[in-house]
Amino acid sequence: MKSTPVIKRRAERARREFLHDALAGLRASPKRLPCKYFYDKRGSKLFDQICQLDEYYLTRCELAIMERHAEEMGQQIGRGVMLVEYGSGSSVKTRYLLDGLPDPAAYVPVDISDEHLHETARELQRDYPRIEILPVCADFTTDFTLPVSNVESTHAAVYFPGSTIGNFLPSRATELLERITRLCGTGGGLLIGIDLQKDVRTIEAAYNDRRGVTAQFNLNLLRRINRELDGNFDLEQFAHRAIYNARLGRVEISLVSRRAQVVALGGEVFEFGNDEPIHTEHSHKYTIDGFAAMAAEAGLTLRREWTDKDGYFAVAHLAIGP
Ligand code: AVJ
Repeated sequence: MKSTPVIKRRAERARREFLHDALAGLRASPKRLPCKYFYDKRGSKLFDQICQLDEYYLTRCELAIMERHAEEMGQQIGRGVMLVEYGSGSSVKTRYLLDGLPDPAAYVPVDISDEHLHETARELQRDYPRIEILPVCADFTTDFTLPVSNVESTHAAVYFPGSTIGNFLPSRATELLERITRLCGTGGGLLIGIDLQKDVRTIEAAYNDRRGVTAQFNLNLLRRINRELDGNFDLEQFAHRAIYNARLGRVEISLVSRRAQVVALGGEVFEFGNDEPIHTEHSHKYTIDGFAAMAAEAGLTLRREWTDKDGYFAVAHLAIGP
């Protein structure tokens, strides 16, 4: 991509925000870093690798559900929809859904990564010439407006796959669901992928793969801080940790200091004790009932859900209103 003054200014602002968030997280006790910064180019590649791991059942299960039930989902969502996808990565699952939708009006992929977004949009437009593709570059955790389509839509529905909702604490997840309710309005809906609670071993294996890809993915956050923010984390001196907290229904992921050490960033020094963690990510696991109760608080009613043969993962359809 060309480096115009506008792009340079945007990159500089993103860098300042990253530095601000990293410093705030490292000053906090316990220390933490936001998981949204996992996904630079290398991090996105590592995540794609995670999705292909034997242990990482989530992607495999969700794809199987989509492959098997996309048509029913399409019927459930209904004709003339403007389908809005949150965090539309490379949209493999989306294709199943687009194939299953009866007469969709438009498809609106929403993503913060400009480049990725427009590339996928072009590919989809080529493969789906009869659906209007209207990419929106935005952060879906903030307010944004829907584009106007040429073909008038009868209603809007959000597609939020991948169990990405699991990264948000319940209070924040409810806020995000409220946002979806407001965005779609009456007649709207939500099709969402959620990872279900199951035995600890299966869950923990998914976040502690034998090949150590997840560890590399987690450590990439420190690598990125070193590269982009001129930090001096010694990657050898931090270990990946992922533990399932069954009481709170979430995997707690962190980077643990292998010894007492000092790290410099942005003119500040941060002391680490031996075994001290930096919390990097939560991955919440739900029961269908628990998720439905949370969604109800945000004005959404569970209409139907589909699961894989093992009951590991669910794709749920919810309608706005009672
Ligand atoms: C993209 C948030 C669904 O929580 O399973 C995978 C991210 N982190 N391995 C998840 C992740 C470590 C993933 N989500």
